[in-house]
Amino acid sequence: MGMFDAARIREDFPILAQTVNGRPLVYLDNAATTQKPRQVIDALVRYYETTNANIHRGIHTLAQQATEQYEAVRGKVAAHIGAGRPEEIVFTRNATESINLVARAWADMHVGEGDEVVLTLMEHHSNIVPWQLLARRKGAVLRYVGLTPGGEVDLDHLRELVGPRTKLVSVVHASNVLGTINPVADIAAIAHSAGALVLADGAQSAPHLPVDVAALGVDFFALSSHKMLGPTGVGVLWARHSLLEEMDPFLGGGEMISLVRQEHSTWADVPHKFEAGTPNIADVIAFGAAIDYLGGLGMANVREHEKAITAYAMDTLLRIPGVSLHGPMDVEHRGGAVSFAVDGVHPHDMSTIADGHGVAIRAGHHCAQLLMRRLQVSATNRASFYVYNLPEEVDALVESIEHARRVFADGDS
Ligand code: 7TS
Repeated sequence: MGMFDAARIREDFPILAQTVNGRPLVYLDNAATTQKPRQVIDALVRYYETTNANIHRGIHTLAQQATEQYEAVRGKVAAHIGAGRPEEIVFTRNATESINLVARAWADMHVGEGDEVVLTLMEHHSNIVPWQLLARRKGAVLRYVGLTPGGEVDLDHLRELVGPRTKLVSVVHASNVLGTINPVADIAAIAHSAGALVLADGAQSAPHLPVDVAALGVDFFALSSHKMLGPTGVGVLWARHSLLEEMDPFLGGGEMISLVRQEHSTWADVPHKFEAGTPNIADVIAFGAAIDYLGGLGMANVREHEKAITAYAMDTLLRIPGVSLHGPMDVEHRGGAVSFAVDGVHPHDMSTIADGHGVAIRAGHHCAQLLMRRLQVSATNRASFYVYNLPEEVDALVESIEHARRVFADGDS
């Protein structure tokens, strides 16, 4: 793995030094949220100890410093995802809010009765429910692209579904359940040829691989800070500048206006038009430290490390009798979210036994109930990896699975 040293990286993460249930903590729930390096925690503390002030209004020194630090993070995010201009970065609360912003501020203007929004069967609920609400408001129709047996988006089906009524194709970039990395550039080309726009849900891609929104050819891109070493409470919506310009505001209030009169107001410039009220200043600034940290590691190196540990995990898990995997088998086509089934052991029991070994995995539907139905399961076990995970931690997971197999041996069918 070259210069990339996960064992060294771990030392930056205070939480990883603890024991859980008498065993060293093995944190394999990174698709839910990632742990935070000292650098991010320090940035939060430093902000509150030295800089705390409201932004974009005061002309006193602290207000100016806080404003500069907050605004500087737009540039860092823009560079991280290949956005052309910092003003194309809108701060939200999370990826969910970013998608809802598009569903309200863009789709309410452009999607009408009988118009279609195309989704896939592997979407997180945050990329389903906002479109259902839109469909209810506008009489629009949702269409779902099916999946191949290998757990990839069926592009032939997409080509069939996309047509003159399609206004938007909204797809997950990397699946939180199957790990699948979708060919977003190909999907965008298909959508654009029909005149539809494209949203990529990057909640599970921006943390794990180099992302370039220009190369992906998308129109909207959503992500969450907390899944990429940053604090909770910060999300990002990227959209092309011209789109942001034409869109209506999402929320109204202070900060997002230019002039307010009794009956109407005019809007502040992009991106402030979309950031009503006092934003999450401290967490945005600490998110900047997370992006610096990832930049220091290099996203290509992050991706290589994850491919290596995912390949090791898939190989090792498949050697256990009764264990099967969901999603693509080729690590070139997938990220580090590995869903698996253990014959005769319910995922909730599996994760309880794993927890007894200090191993944190997630069991459940992973906010992807349409996908669970497609897989014909009610839940999966999921291990998901990040920059600080080591092969020994995969071994600890394997030990806990073998333990669960012994406990449930009688119930095996
Ligand atoms: N999109 C994808 C693909 C996700 O995996 C998640 C969160 C979201 C959107 C929503 O992110 P949020 O920050 O707005 O909540 N996924 C998960 C998960 O897999 N386990 O917990 C949260």
